Amino acid sequence: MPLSPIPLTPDKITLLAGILHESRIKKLPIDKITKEYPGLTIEDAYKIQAEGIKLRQEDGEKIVGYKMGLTSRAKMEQVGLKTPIYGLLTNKMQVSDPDFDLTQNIHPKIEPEIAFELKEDLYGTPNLEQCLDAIKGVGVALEILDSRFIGFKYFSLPDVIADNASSSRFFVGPLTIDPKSIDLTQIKLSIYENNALKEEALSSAILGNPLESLKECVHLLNRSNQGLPKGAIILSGAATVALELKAGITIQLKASQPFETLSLKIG
Ligand code: OOG
Ligand code: MG
Repeated sequence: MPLSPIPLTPDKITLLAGILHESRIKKLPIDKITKEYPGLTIEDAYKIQAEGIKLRQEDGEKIVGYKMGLTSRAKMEQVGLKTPIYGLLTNKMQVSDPDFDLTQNIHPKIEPEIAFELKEDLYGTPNLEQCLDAIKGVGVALEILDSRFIGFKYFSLPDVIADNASSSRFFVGPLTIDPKSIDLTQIKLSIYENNALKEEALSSAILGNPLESLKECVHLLNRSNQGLPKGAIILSGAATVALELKAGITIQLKASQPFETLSLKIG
């Protein structure tokens, strides 16, 4: 097995992004990248992710936001990885139809999140108060994950980052609640499968406060001189473990007041 040179050449980065892109489109899972490139760095993994987004843009998709991942203890333990990561969200990933077609995915999972929409750009290394001031509205969301890797196994941080943080789809409720009108740490998120409670957590499970996740997102992006633009949607990362999706089930996310219940019928 060839050991990769570190860092990867731009050609290799483009090649690997292309392989992941094709795996997603054809719904054919692939081996983890670190099988062939065990020296894959986090930096190169984000480069592969960015190249993959370029391919999606070439297919006409538009970036609408970012997702944070691995921001709760439950998620970190589920996947055995401990560092928060980010991925990008495009318009095509946004679900508006409450009837969700499972066949678009390889082996999807679902998880409950808090989402923000920004009314101002967020760049640099803002503090929590600056992050709060930049939020237009907060809402609840269901993120549908998928992995392009065989078995949806968690291998390494670089693999998951290169695969755009296992993003697939996201379903957000209205992002209209003023974040200053509620306690962002006390939103109760309860996820039901066919009316049976499966997982429940308070939003404080997300880095103590989902606002911390927004801040972390900006700080992570700042490492590569990027930031969050006005209008962006940010998913703060799941508060609980992800559940496997199966055809025929209904998933509901019930959140404490004033948030609306989100329902997805999986077909
Ligand atoms: C990685 C993505 C994690 C979250 O909310 O923690 C994530 C994965 O679980 O495959 O989206
Ligand atoms: Mg997530």
